[in-house]
Amino acid sequence: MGVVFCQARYSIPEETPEGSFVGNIANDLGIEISRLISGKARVVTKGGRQYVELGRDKGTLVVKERIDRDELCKQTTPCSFSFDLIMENPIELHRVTVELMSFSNVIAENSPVGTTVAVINVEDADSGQNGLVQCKINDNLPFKIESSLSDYYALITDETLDRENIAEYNITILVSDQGSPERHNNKTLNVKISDVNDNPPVFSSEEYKTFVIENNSPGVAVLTVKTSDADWGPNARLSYFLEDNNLQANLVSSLVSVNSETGVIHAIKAYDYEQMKSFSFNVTARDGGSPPLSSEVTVTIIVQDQNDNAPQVLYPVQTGGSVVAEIVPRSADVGYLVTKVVAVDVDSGQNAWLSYKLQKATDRALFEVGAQNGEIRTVRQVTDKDAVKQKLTVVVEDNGQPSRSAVVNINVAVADTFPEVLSEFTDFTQTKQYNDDLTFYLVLALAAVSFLFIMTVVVIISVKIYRWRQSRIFYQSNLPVIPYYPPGYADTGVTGTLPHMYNYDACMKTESRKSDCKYSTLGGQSVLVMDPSFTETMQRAMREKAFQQDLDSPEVVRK
Ligand SMILES: [Ca+2]
Ligand SMILES: [Ca+2]
Ligand SMILES: [Ca+2]
Ligand SMILES: [Ca+2]
Repeated sequence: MGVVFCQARYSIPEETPEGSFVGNIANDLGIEISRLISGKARVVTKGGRQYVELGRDKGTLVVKERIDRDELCKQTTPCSFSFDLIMENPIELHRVTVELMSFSNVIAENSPVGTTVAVINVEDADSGQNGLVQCKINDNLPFKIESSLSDYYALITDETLDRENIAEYNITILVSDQGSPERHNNKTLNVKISDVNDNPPVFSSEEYKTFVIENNSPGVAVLTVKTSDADWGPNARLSYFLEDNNLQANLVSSLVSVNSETGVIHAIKAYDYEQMKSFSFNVTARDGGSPPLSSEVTVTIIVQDQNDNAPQVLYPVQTGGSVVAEIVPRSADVGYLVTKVVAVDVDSGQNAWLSYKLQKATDRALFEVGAQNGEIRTVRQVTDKDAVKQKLTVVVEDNGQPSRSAVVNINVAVADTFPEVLSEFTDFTQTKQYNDDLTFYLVLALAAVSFLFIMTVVVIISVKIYRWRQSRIFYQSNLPVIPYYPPGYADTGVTGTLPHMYNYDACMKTESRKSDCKYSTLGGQSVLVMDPSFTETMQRAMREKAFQQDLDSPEVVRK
């Protein structure tokens, strides 16, 4: 009984599904199919599971059940399992080893050049020239195969990868020996490139511009910013944000909002062209990568004018009560400029393009209005028959769609004299009455003020004259000065001048109280004396004067 020992070795990728082809054992070991059948060839696995089964009629080995690498090898690399192919009559025993090619078929796109993608075990049971194995992969791939250890080849990256360009590769590994005839085998590996967040969001336009007609309804969608992100999954999932800052005293967030998911920009409120003609703001798009990448774009919203303002008449001023009238002399020639209607419109363009029309007139044949300039001129010569009082109604209209207008009433007085005008315009009479009253009160107030002023001047002059005369009395009189002491005044012997001066001052200050003051002529000099001691003081003065005279004349004999 001869026992033949042969060895065969196969490599299969991990996670090979049930029924996958492992190898053609009949070919590889040179066994006839009939021998496999007659020898009742079978696969015998010691211990563990039988992962592979033999197809006797074809001489092939296929995966019988899913091979769980973790269960089989844990973390051991390389991972393989063996079984025996046994035949009877005569007994033959062939050892077959199956290597699980250990590789992750996913590689990140930012992996550096030289990163190992897979390690492949290639063995040939033959020895010598027949056992020398060559390993190749298909051309034009960013990978290469390198021999690392004997029987092991490493598939490594040869160029930088870009998932956004090519997301997966099917790499065919061609194994051949140098025997004659040459035997070869090939395996195709599927390598997937995993995404890295290496692309920022890209807006479809460098900047966005949109037009919104003023008085828009709040909440209306005005624009959508479109972006793309070449990455995949969360790295390409975009959110939009508004960059908030102050815009002409408005916060951007008070004017617009952006839908964070869709990039639709909504107006928050109704815009007013007259307040803000355009505004710009930034929108940021950010992807969901880690770390995230973002891009920014400027959005400009141009508010368009709507004819929402009627013209405003600046002249003639339209006031409630009083009426202003333009006066046209009867001698006025044809084309005489009566007045000019001045109006403005805060809108723009056609919406502010004003035209003037004479709507009503006392005498339509007498006046015309310049359609563009609002000038009111006489059309014909004024005659004596023309009424003094002429009323014109002028319509100022803008050119918007629909147009808006304002009406202005103009009074025209065809007269040469003012009284003529007054007699016609009753409104004017009322105004004059009012003006007359006002004038009367003004004159009255002026007269009162003047009178008070003159009185003040008179009083000041009187005081000055009085003081001057007083000083003349005191300093030029030959008579002794007789001070007046009020009743109860006690001269305590103070001989200073102050108490005496005080008395004179007090006397002068009470000058207006004429009943208290009296002038008396003593010896041709005026002396001021005061009641109630007037009599007493006079008597004393007289006595002292007499006494003085006595002293002056030696002939007088003292009584
Ligand atoms: Ca991205
Ligand atoms: Ca990417
Ligand atoms: Ca407007
Ligand atoms: Ca307008």
